[in-house]
Amino acid sequence: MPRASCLNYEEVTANFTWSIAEKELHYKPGEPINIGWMCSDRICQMGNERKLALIWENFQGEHRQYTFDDLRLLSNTIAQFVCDLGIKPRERVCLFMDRIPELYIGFLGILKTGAVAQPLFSAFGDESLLVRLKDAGTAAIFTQKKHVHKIRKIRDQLPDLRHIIVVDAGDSPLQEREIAFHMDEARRVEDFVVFPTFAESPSVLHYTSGTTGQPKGAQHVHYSIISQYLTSKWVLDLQPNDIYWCNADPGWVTGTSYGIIGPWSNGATQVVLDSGFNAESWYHFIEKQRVTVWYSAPTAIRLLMKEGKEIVRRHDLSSLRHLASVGEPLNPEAVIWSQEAYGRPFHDTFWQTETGCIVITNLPGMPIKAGSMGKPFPGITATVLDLTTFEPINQTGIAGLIALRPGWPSQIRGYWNNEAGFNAKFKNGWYLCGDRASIDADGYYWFMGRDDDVINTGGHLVGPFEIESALLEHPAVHESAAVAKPDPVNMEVVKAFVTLKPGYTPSDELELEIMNRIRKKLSPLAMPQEIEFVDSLPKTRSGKIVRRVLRCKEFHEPVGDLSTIMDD
Ligand code: 6R9
Repeated sequence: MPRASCLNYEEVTANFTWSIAEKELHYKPGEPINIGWMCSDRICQMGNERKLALIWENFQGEHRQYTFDDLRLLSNTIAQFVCDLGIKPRERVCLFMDRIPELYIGFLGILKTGAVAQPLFSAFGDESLLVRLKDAGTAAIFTQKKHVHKIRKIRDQLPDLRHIIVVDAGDSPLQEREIAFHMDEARRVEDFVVFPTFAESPSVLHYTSGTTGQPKGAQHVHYSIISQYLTSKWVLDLQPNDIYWCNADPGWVTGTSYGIIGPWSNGATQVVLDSGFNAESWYHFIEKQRVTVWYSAPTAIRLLMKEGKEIVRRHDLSSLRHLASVGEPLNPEAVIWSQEAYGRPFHDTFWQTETGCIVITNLPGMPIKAGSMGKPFPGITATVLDLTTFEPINQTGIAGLIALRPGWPSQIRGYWNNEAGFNAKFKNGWYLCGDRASIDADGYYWFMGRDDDVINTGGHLVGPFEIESALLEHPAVHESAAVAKPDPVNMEVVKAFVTLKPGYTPSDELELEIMNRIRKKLSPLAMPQEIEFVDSLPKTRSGKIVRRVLRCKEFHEPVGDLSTIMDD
């Protein structure tokens, strides 16, 4: 196959089969396939033992690096440790850590045992954690000293959680069910018999938010690597000598599909910076590491735009060859700005936790239309459906529901313990993404917005239900609705509307207290940036809160006809 930038879209699409990736990965249908092994042992067998797999830095300037042979040995070591604890294949093992090497290598180690890796953001508070660990019946959790207190708070409500593994315990005292494990000091395991997982064996469980109910566990399988490998190669244009940087945290699907599996199945060297946003340190990192391929997100790009071009000129970013973005609509201004500032445009990529891989995108070499997400990845059959009939709209420029024909390798196989929720995502043989778009005469997709009440803040989906549940736990709150409010940097932030119980009166102190409570219990992202105290909330005749009315007000959009659903 020629390089991605030389691919002819029409030709490749017409002749596409996923067996292209199977062959390149030497996978034969019916044989065992294991992501942990594919991303480490296989790369070593190809003669890359000494090649750097991970170069890691944190904001304090600490630095660690690992070759592919280190990945192989250390993931073996973690796998052996997990097996010795008595964890069985298919049991869920959570990774609850900052972006430290143990997180990335632990992910491979867990998969090598046949257990399911369940990554969660280390920023999560105890309530967010509890909901997800309880639902998954998680058996063990890897964490750091600084986060263990959150688990201690909830462990009594988690009878299935048998082991709390602290990777930096040092001499600090451990409590019940806690055990220390130091990856870099452990005796390295040369030979570990990788559990023979197959294409349909469960691999990763990612929790994602919907409109209704608590977050859903999206169930991925080992065969997903087929799509993640090929999209990394063709869309991110990964090549043997690349230095790849993905900004995403593995608590988010981008951080696993394209922050672990994609680059390492391609044998690429990746760099990780465990720190929040800071333009100066980001540019310094790109310059120092000679980053060639950069996968980022619109919120980060907007923050960089705010810092201006002068700071760009003070750094040598000439190593950058290919830029891509995911998570939210990529504004045309951002594409144009990056072309001017970095000499390269950001390529938009659209996908979801549920798709497991990029499904609509601007492939390298394809002319970019700034503001469009591009076209379906070869092998993905996409369309937009009429909002009411769910039939494909065969007209250009009309908004419809983004829909995909099921069956690509990395599509999730279900939601954990929630068959009904999964089935509801399909109509007329199409998988519905829950987003709206239109298609132009050249087949390019233009994103128009979500089709539900999920809030997309800085690329992270936050479910209104989870926030509302947490709000209701506050003694002053009678009813609540969480909706999106526009934000110049994060695109959307959370705004909560609250009615108070008798005896409580609105005040700035109360607003702040409620906000802080959500930040601690859920996460900083889920924290409402504003709370509006109201006398009543808009409701349907059957008493359901209509968030759409509140949301439209925030966005100054017309609400449309509500006469059929609401009281006067
Ligand atoms: C990978 C990821 C999925 C939702 C998706 C959509 C939004 C993602 C986008 C985009 C506009 C893009 N989204 N990419 N919207 N343009 N290029 O983001 O997974 O967290 O499950 O979110 O994000 O609304 O449905 P996930």
